[in-house]
Amino acid sequence: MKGMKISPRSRTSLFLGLAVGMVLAACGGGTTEPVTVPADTDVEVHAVSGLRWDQTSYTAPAGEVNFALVNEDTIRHTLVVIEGETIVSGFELEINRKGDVDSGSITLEPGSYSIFCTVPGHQNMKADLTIE
Ligand SMILES: [Cu+2]
Repeated sequence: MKGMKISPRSRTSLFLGLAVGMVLAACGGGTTEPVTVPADTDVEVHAVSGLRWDQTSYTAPAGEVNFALVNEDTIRHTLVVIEGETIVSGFELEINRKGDVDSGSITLEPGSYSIFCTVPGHQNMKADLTIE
């Protein structure tokens, strides 16, 4: 394993490479308009291409939970909250085209939930939602 030792010089260039990568990632998206969500958002969910959410799980504190739904995809999506097998009534967000943002709040007790897109064929758009 002697040969695996990282010299100070290569460590510095590794760090610089990471720093540059982070700056590029922060500026990523090129000409895409920046999407703004309400400042008090607790759960920010992005619909991305490939009929997916941007994360497989989300977490928020119990009480009135403020959701923001951002469309990075080009087609319509919705977001509902599922408890057990049942959609929690009275709450649905909808985004129709790229750049759309919808937001709303729902009061949730601590527990395990899911978020889901109700558009036919989008049953893959499911993620865990943990309310603490
Ligand atoms: Cu969808």
